Amino acid sequence: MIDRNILETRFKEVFGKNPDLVVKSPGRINIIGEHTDYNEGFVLPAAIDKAVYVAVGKRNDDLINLYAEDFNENFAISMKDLAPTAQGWPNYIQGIVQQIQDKGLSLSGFDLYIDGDIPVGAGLSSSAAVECATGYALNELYGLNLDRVTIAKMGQRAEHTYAGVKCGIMDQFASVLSKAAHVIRLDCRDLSYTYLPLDLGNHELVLLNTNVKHALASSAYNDRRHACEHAVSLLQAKYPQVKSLRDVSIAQLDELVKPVDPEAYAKARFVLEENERLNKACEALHAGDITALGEQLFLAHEGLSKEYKVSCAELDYLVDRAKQFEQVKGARMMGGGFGGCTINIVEKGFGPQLVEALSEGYRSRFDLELTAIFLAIDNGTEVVY
Ligand code: GAF
Repeated sequence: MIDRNILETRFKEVFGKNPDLVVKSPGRINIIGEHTDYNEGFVLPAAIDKAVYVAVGKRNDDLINLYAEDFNENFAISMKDLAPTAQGWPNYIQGIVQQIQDKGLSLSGFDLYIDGDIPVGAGLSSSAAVECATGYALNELYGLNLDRVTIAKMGQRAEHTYAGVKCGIMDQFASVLSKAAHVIRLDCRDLSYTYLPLDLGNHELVLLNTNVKHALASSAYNDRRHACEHAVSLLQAKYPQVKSLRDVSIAQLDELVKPVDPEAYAKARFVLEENERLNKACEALHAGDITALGEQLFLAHEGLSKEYKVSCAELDYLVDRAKQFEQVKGARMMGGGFGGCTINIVEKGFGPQLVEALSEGYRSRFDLELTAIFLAIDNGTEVVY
């Protein structure tokens, strides 16, 4: 939580006036359903009580004038000259402005200050939170009348066009539409969704942060998406009604993909199995069977590591070690992969002991600090003032 007075004071120091509006948009976790969103499958995310905050003020010219506290950097560009920049973070804001312009809606220039408490690079979707906070703030400030789902879609498009990551909709959807104490069961085909109470009984969620983000994660992510699309195109030759992996059976994959492209086969099969695991996880959650829920997380990790190949030595180590404790009911890597966090379902209060038990081995093996993130499930994007 970042104090409103701090945001206002810093905005004034940077831009010499008060902001018109402050909006917060949270990071997310995902219980299960990884790399399924861009395959029109299901996901089970929720917002966390760590967020990106943007303070915004209208300008009289067409300048977009930005400042990011985390990087201690500014960036300015005319609205007429929007273009991706190697600086990185301004792309999320520029991408949103581009989306608004593409809809034929008009904006004046603005000053925008960003701060937040989502650990960057932990796989908690701080970039989606920046996109959604910006989209929501500009929507409010200029009365654009965009609904929440549209803002989430704009965030996804911004990521595709300005950051070059062909992500699915999960992160932006969770950031904008989450509800405290619930997870969203989202059908990424038609964006229909239901809120399920996240009642873990005598258990709680703990994230273990590897503190690594391996290079080339974005291109490896796009490669996975491409492999899935390739599997679909192989199937379409015989089954033209197939639009995505959602329409496919394992028997069809065995018939047409396995003999031609074993790598794409393994990935496509993972996606089908992950959707199944999500269904089982929802049943277990509904029945209050935390052991059965956790089992699906362990299985998901196996698939993400061996079939989908988006894990890394640090993530595998943390899951393998966590599994050895009876107080840990489930653990897996979370998000896109290649670093970031594992999500663990542990007996209430066991988190600090788990971190202590794993820290030294982790440090001596990888020369890295292991950090824990304790969290609560929170609401989606909202106006702070
Ligand atoms: C990243 C992406 F942004 C999401 O769309 C999703 O595909 C996820 O990786 C993997 O499930 O967070």
